[in-house]
Amino acid sequence: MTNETLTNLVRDMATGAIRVVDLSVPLDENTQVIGLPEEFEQSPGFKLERISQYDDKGPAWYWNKISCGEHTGTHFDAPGHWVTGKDYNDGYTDTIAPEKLIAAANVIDVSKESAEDADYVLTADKVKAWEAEHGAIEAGTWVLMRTDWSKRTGADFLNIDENGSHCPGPSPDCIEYLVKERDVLGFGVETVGTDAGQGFHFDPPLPAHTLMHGNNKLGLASLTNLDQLPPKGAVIVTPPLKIVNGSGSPLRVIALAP
Ligand code: 23J
Ligand code: MN
Repeated sequence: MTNETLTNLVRDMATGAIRVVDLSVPLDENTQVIGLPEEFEQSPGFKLERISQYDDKGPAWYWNKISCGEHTGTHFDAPGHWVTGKDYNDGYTDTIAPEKLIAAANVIDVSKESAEDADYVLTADKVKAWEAEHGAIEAGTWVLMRTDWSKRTGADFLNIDENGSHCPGPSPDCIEYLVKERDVLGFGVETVGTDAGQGFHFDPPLPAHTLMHGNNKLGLASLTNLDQLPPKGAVIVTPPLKIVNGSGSPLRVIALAP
C-alpha cells in the first residue's frame, strides 16, 4: 500500500470507475419482518413517531423516534443472535472487530433455480461448481446468495402457505463447507432470514444460524441489488449499530464494485 492507495480509491469512486451500490431496502412501517412459528414471541415491525418538525414542539428542527426489532429490513446477524454463538465475547454488535465490517464478497447466482423452486436449497456441491468456474472462496470473505428474492413484493416475499414460508436458503452441508473448508466471514441473502423458509425442518434446523453463528460467523438478511454485483471482486461495508450486547441491527449495506 502506498500513500495514494486510499485517495485513488475515493477518486475512482468519484469518477465511477468503482461503482457504489446500495444493497439495502428502505425502512418504514411496510418493511417486512420474519414471522416465527406461533408458539414463539414475534418481532415488531419498524415504527417511526415524530418528535418535532419545524413546529411548536421544535420550531427549527425535525426528528423522529424509531423502534423495531433488531432483525428488521436489511439487517446484520451477530454470532450472539444464536444460542450456539452466545459465548463469543467478540460476537455482539458492540464487540465485533471493525476489521470484519469491510470485506470481499462472493456472489453465487441461483436466481433461475429460485424462480423455478421457491424452496430451492443451495448445496455444497453447487458452491463447489461455482468455485470451479469463478475461483475458490477465500477465508474471511462473504458469500452472498443471489436469488432475486428482493424483486418480490407484498405477500410473495415471505411466501407463506399452510406449511409455513417458502423461500430459498442454504443446506446444512453448504454451511458446513463454507465454515469448515473455507473459513468464510459470513453468509448473506436477499430473503427475510439467512435460512430457507423450510429451514426449521433441516438437520440441524436453521443451519445458517446454528452453524454459522456457532463458529463466530456473521449473517446479512434482506439484501437487495445483488444482481448488480459481479461473482467476485466486490467489497461490502456492513457496520451494524453499536448496540451494547446487541444481537444484530438494521444497517445500510454499501458495495464497491469494479
Ligand atoms: C429469530 C428466530 C429465528 C430466526 C430469525 C430470528 C431470523 O431469521 C433472523 O432474522 O435472524 S430464523
Ligand atoms: Mn436476523
